[in-house]
Amino acid sequence: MQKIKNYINGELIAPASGEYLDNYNPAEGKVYSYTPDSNEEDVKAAVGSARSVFQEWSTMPVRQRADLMLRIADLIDRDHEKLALAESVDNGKPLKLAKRVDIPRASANMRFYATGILHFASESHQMDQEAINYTLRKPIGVAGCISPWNLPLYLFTWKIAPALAAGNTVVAKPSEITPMTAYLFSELCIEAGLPAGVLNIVHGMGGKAGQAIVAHPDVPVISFTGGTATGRQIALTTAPMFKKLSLELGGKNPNIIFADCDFEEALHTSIHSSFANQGEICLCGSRIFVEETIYDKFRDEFVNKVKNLTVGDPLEEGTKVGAVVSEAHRDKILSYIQLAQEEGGQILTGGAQVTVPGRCEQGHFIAPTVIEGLDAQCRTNQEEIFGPVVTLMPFRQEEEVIDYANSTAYGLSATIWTGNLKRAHRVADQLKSGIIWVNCWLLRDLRTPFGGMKQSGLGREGGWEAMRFFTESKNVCIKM
Ligand code: TXE
Repeated sequence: MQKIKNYINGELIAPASGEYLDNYNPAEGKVYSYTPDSNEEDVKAAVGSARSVFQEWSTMPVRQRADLMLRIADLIDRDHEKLALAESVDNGKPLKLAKRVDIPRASANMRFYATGILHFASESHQMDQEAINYTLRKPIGVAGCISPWNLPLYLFTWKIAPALAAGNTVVAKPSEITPMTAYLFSELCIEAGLPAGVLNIVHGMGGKAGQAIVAHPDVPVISFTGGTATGRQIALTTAPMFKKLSLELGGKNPNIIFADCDFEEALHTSIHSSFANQGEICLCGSRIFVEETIYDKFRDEFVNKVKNLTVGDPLEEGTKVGAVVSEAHRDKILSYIQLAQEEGGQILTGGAQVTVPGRCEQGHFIAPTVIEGLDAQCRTNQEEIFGPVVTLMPFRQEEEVIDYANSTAYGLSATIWTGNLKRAHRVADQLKSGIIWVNCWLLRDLRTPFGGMKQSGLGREGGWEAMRFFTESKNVCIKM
């Protein structure tokens, strides 16, 4: 079976300990490869390599940096099918989704920042005839980038691309649950001629390899995407070290549907925003609030459509809902479905694991689940489930639904469906979410700031925000 390797100092090498972790194919419930169980020693070697090449990389003409990143993007496009298959096998998501979203977006992330750095500018300020100030934005050093398992290559590149484009060198750790595409990506970096040490990928456990990156004194900036609990743990390590920190964390996103919406559009998109990637996208709308006058109609038609979603082999064309990412995550989701019933919820469809016959017999599948009859404050409506489970709730007044929407510890994204422009602006203004979609979902302009409020995150990624995060500014004031 394949043994994935770390990518350190431009070479694909075994972990220092020689130890490996089982890497599962969640659709089959079987080990299909091994992942390095890296430790502090591997991280030390990676940081040493990244430091040694920082001067060369940070002073390289931006056109040259950009060309190297664009060459990697070209290779991602060339290997699109191979990467999509690897993503689907590693994560359990439908192959069609990996082909349509994950891999094209990984390429787009590289291109966006490779070209963005060519136009990156800062500002100057003139003080009458007395002085002129100019602001320089310089790369910081070795950036630590840690990414989750739900959109593996998509979020891995979303982190490392701005760091590299801004002139930092990187030590990255993808999730140990879905390491494969980051490994294939490291092969593409070698083929593209990325100088050794510019990017280092250390595979392994969060509490070991991840923690070693976060705690390393020569890694002054950390960008993390993952669960809120882990984000809290990382902040405890980085704060006393005065490290720069960006946290993209969990969500419990409201999907608010007013009676004056485009009903068919709201219905169709809500299926997608509820169950895309098995609901394992932090931006999924897992709490659906429907204005009372159309609640019954929406509920019945929504449930009917959900019943017809095909849960199946992720490699088959017709599959809409693939495997959830692991046995442990499947059990976590099932425990929340159990909790929902204990809190008084009624399961309208789904609510149990599904056995997919054939090669996926041992896989981890859950039927897309819709629950109604819960209170806005119950745990099911307050805690992130991160699976194919949504709750439905009616509301009467705008103020009421805004209170419901804002009532959790999270504030990542929100969706509003209405035909009333003034209402759209008014409600968006009052929602405590970092990203708000009106009459659409997951429409992303990479130039816009991306991130959450409250316990959904700290800082912003995307566009210039990410470039500024990965640089430190200095202001020079010159007497005229
Ligand atoms: O997170 P974990 P998961 C959220 C999503 C859900 C979670 C799912 O909503 O809550 O992430 O991802 C490493 N020091 N988002 O379960 O466990 C770990 O090895 C250093 C929000 O993977 O936090 C993995 O590589 N690293 C997001 C990574 O952290 C540690 C979009 C994430 O693992 C560590 C996607 C430690 N102590 C998912 N412990 C958004 N808001 O955009 C673990 N890791």
